[in-house]
Amino acid sequence: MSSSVSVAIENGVAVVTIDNPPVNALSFHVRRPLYEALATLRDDPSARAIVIACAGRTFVAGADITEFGKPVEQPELRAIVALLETIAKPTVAAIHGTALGGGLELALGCHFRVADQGARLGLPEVKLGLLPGGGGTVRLPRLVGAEKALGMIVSGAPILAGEAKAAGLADAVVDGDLLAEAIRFASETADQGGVFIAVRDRNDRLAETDLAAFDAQATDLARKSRGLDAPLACAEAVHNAITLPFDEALAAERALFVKLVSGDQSRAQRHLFFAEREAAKVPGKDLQRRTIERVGIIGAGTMGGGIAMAFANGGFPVTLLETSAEALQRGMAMIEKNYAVSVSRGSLTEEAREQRLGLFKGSTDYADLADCDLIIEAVFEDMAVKKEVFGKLDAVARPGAILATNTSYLDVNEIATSTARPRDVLGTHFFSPANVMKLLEIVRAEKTAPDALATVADLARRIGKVAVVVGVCHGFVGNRMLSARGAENEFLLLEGATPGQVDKAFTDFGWPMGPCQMGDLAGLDIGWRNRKARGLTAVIADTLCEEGRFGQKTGRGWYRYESGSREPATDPEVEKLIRTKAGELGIAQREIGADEIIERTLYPLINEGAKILQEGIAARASDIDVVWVNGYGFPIGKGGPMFWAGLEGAVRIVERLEYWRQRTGRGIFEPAPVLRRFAETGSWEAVGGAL
Ligand code: T1G
Repeated sequence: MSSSVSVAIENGVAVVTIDNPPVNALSFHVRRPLYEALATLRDDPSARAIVIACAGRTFVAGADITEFGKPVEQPELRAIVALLETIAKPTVAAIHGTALGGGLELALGCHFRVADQGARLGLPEVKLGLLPGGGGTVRLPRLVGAEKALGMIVSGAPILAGEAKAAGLADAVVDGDLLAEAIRFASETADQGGVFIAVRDRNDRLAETDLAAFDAQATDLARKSRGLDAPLACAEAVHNAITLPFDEALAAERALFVKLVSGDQSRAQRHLFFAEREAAKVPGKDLQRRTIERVGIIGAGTMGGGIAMAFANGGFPVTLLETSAEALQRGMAMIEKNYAVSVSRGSLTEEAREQRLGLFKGSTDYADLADCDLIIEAVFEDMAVKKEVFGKLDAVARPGAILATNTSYLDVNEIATSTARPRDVLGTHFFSPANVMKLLEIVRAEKTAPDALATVADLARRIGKVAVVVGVCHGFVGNRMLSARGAENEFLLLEGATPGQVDKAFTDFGWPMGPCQMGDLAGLDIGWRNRKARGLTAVIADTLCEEGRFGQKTGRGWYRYESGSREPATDPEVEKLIRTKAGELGIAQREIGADEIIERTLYPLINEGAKILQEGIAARASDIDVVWVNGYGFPIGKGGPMFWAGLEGAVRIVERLEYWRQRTGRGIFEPAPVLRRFAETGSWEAVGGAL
C-alpha cells in the first residue's frame, strides 16, 4: 500500500481510504495505489463489497489541478472508473465534504453513493475552462436526467446531499457516522445479492429526455457563455450522452477535454483559481489571527449598509452606527428592503431574512462599539471626516480591535495618524454593492500589523469575498488602473469613435459592458464630482453632466434610456455634441477601429499594473488579475490584465505603447520599466510579481 491509499477488510467489506491532504485531490501518487487496490479487491473473495472513503475534511475534490499542462502519468482517472465498472460486487462511495469534479466522477464509477447530509456534490470543471473529463458528462445524465445534468455541468454549481438523493445521484443520505453507515449499506447490499448495474449501463433516465427542451436549455446557456468555450463544450458533451452510444459519447468527451485543457481560456481560468488563493496569503511566519466575533460599521448609507449586510450574511452580529436616529432608520429600512427583495426573488428564505436582521443592533453612540472586534467606517469620503471618526474610535475601541476604513482612494497612512494604534489600522475597500461584489481590497498601511492583515484576509473568505492585499496609493490597485484604462476615452470620442463603438470593442473583448455604459450605470455625476475635486476636466463628460445627463438615473447619459428601460439606445444628440466639441477643439474626426480602442485603453491598463508592481503596491502580478476579474469584470477566459499581457504579447504591447506615445505625446503610453522587463523575460517574477 501507500501513504495515500490504505485498505482494510472487516466482515467482508473492504474499505479503501484515500488520504491526500488538503482536499484528497486525485494526484498521481493517489491514482496508482488506488487502481492497484481496486484491481486486487475485485478478485479477492474475502471482500464481498467495497467502500471508497476519504480521510480528512472532504471526499475527493477533483483531479489535481497542478498536474494539468504536465505529462500525464498513468493510470488516469478514466482507467480507474473503467476498472470500477468491471467489479461485480457492490461498490459504494462514502461522501463527506465536497465530491467535486474527478471526485464525483470516481463516485459515479461506483454502483452506489452514500453521502453525509452536509456533503456537496458537483462538477465544477467549467469554472476552470474545462468539462468533466472522467466520464461525468455521460454518467451524471444517466442518474439525474439530461436536463438536471446539463444545468449542473454548465453552471459548475454543486448540490447538497439531500438534493442529490432526490435527483437520483445519491442512494442514501446519512446523519451520523458516515463510514459505519456506508459499510452497513455495502454489507446489506452484498447480502441481498443480485446483479449490480454500473452507471454506464443505466439508460432509463436518459430515455425520458425531451430533446427539444434540452436543446432550448442548451441554447439559452450558450447565449450566456460570453465567449467562453467550456460551457459550449459541456452542453455538447451532455447532448452526446443522450444521442450517442456510451463509448462514443465517452470518446467525444475526451476529445473535447483534451482540446480545452490545452487552450488559453482554461490556462487563464486555472491561473485565476490559484491566484485567488495566493492573493489572500499574507507573508509572515505563524501569524496568529485575532478573534473577530462582533463587527461595528459606521455609516448606514449605501456602502455602510452593504458592508453590514455582507457581515450579517456571514453570520456576524453587527452594530450599525449612524449620526442620528433618522439616518439609522433610513439605513435599516434600505437593508430590510434589500433582504425583502432577495426573499421575493427566492434567493433568500424568510427564515434566513429574519435570522440576518436579528444580527443587527443600531446605535448613535460610539460607546456601543466598545465590544466590537473589527470596526469599519464607511462615512463621507473626506479626510477630515475620516480622521475625526478614527480619533473617536481610538477612544472607545477595545485594545486589539481592528480599525478599518472603507475609503476608496484616501491615504490610509494619514488616517492611521489620527489614532495611537496605527498597527490596528488598515483599509477594507469594498466594491458597491458591497453585499454583492466579491472583491475586497485590504489596504496595508505602513504600520499595519501583519496579524491584523491576516485576520481580515481570513475573514474575507468567511463573508464570501475575494481578498487582495494592496498598498497605499491613490485608488490602490483597481481604481488607479481604472483611471489609466479610461484616460483615452475622451480622445477616442473626440477623434471619431462613438460611445457605441467604444463599448462594442469592450464587449467583443469579453467585458460585460463598455466604459460608457458602465458610466451611465454608476452615474456620470460621480466621476464629475471627483474631477472637480481634483481640478480635472473631461470636455464631453463634463458637458453631459452640466446638461443633467447623469446616465440611467436621469434617463440620459452617453445613451438614452426609454422610461424604465436599462437598455442603452444611441443618442444622436450626444454624437452631435461630440462632433461639435471636436470641431471647437480643431480635432479632425476619423474612423477608429476596435483594435485601436483596445490598444489605447487596455494597454495603458497593463502599463499601470506594471507600475503598481514596480512600486510594490501589489505583491504579485496575479493579485492584479484577481482584482480585475473580481472587481471590474475582466473576462475570466483571459485571466486578468497581467495574464492576458502574456497572451497578447508584451513585446507588441511595448511597441504599440511607444507608437501611441510618439503619436500623442501623452505620458500614459510611456512603457514602464517593469513592462519592458516582462517583454524581455516573459515573466513578471523579475520584479517580485509572481505570475
Ligand atoms: N487540485 C489541486 N489543489 C487543490 C485542488 C485541486 N483540485 N482543490 C483545492 N486545492 C488546493 C488549493 O489550491 C489550496 O492550496 C488548498 O487545496 C485548499 O483549497 C478530471 C478535470 C475543495 C471547495 O475544481 O473548489 O477534476 O492555497 O483554499 O476554501 O473531470 O478547494 O492551501 O496551497 O480552496 O476549503 C475539479 C477545486 C478539478 C475543485 C475547498 N475540482 N477546489 O475549498 O480550500 S478538475 C475543483 C475547490 C477535475 C476531472 C476534472 C476548493 C474546495 P493552498 P481552498 P476551501
